[in-house]
Amino acid sequence: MHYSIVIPTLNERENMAPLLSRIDQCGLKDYEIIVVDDHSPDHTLEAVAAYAGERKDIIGMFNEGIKGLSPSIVQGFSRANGEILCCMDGDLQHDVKDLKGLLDAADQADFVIGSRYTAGGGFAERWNPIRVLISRTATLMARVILGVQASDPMSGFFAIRKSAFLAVRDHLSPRGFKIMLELLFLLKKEHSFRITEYGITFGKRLHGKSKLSMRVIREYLAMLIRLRMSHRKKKG
Ligand SMILES: Nc1nc2c(ncn2[C@@H]2O[C@H](COP(=O)(O)OP(=O)(O)OP(=O)(O)O)[C@@H](O)[C@H]2O)c(=O)[nH]1
Ligand SMILES: [Mg+2]
Repeated sequence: MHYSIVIPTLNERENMAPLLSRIDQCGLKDYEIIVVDDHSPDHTLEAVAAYAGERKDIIGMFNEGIKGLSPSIVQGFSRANGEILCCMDGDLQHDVKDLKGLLDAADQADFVIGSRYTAGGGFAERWNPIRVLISRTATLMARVILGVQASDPMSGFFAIRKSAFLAVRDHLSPRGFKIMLELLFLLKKEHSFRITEYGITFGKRLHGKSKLSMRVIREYLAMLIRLRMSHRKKKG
């Protein structure tokens, strides 16, 4: 197995069949798909099972650990058999058209950041100005507080070599939701990992609702501070 595509979900039932069939049709070879669901009230995994039938390369699993986005992704990555692990959203905002290019780039790197703000990247629709402001501010804060220079550490669409993930897994916080930024911060500290960016187009959610809330914003700020403090402690 070469690629493992991990999809965290919370109430994405209606998006599963369209997403899984697009992945199957995107020209990728030697891959598995792992959907990690947080016990969604809409029974998202039933839609996964209905699509997968007898197939063994599509796995639906529940996050049995601490609830949340990052823990779900960590569980999916830990279960994965692939050499290259990819994380993408379950609402089709991460365009499957970008998946093959991102994974090709991952064959030459340890970490590939899917970026909306680099060559080839962008947005399929205009974002409302408040959302743009939140996203830009979050990126700026990551730059200033953590020294992470990547153009888009918030996109959530990324690929990481399994060996790189295993090298830093034990240092990830058990909570949190911006795992991509956390991984980036930890890998950068080691200096030996090859990190690159790949332009992606951020699309429209197909069905369902966003989970971005004030709680998520508060947790993000807490995470920045915690990462920054942990870095200080190790230096001192
Ligand atoms: N397992 C799990 N998945 C989650 C959780 N929160 C969000 N997700 C999934 O993570 C992906 C990204 O969440 P979204 O709510 O789309 O966040 P977003 O794309 O930043 O926000 P929008 O642009 O408004 O959609 C989706 O597939 C969600 O279903 C969670 O707590 N647990
Ligand atoms: Mg979304």
